[in-house]
Amino acid sequence: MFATVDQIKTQKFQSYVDDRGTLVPIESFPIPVARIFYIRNIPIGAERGGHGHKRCRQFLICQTGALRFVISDGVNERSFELAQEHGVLLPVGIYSTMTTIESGTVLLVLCDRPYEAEDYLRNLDEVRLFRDSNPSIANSC
Ligand code: T46
Repeated sequence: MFATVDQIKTQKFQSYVDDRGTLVPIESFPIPVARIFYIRNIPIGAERGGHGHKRCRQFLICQTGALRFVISDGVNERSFELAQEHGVLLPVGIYSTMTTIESGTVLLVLCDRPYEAEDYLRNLDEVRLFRDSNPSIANSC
């Protein structure tokens, strides 16, 4: 079954702080990693994303700063903050936008697929059509 917005949870990573700085280990990944990218130098208020994916799952980690996510499963919409040292897994068929709410925010994204332009669902209508046309797709949240 496709995930619904209520099933999407953030998680906090443990951090080790001392007078040399902060170290954040991440030891388990909810997806096999085929690609990593990160986004930095994001102006406050800038909105990124604005799409969903057909096959690619993404594990998004806010390394520093904070972002507001708005996600939709085509029926319901939810908004949440991804704070520093928190991560969230976005399964397929979820439309998402993210807006930076703190300066210096860096967003690290782990993906289980290579970059494929045709994987993108570019608007909510495409998300709805994809979900309605592929009722048997299983994914893990
Ligand atoms: C998502 C959010 C968080 C590549 O060449 N390779 C890549 O792996 C990616 C992700 C992008 N690009 C190129 C394609 C565009 O010309 O980088 C340019 C900017 O990408 P985009 O407009 O898709 O950036 P965002 O921040 O709106 O979205 C990206 C991801 O595409 C998306 O999956 O969840 O970051």
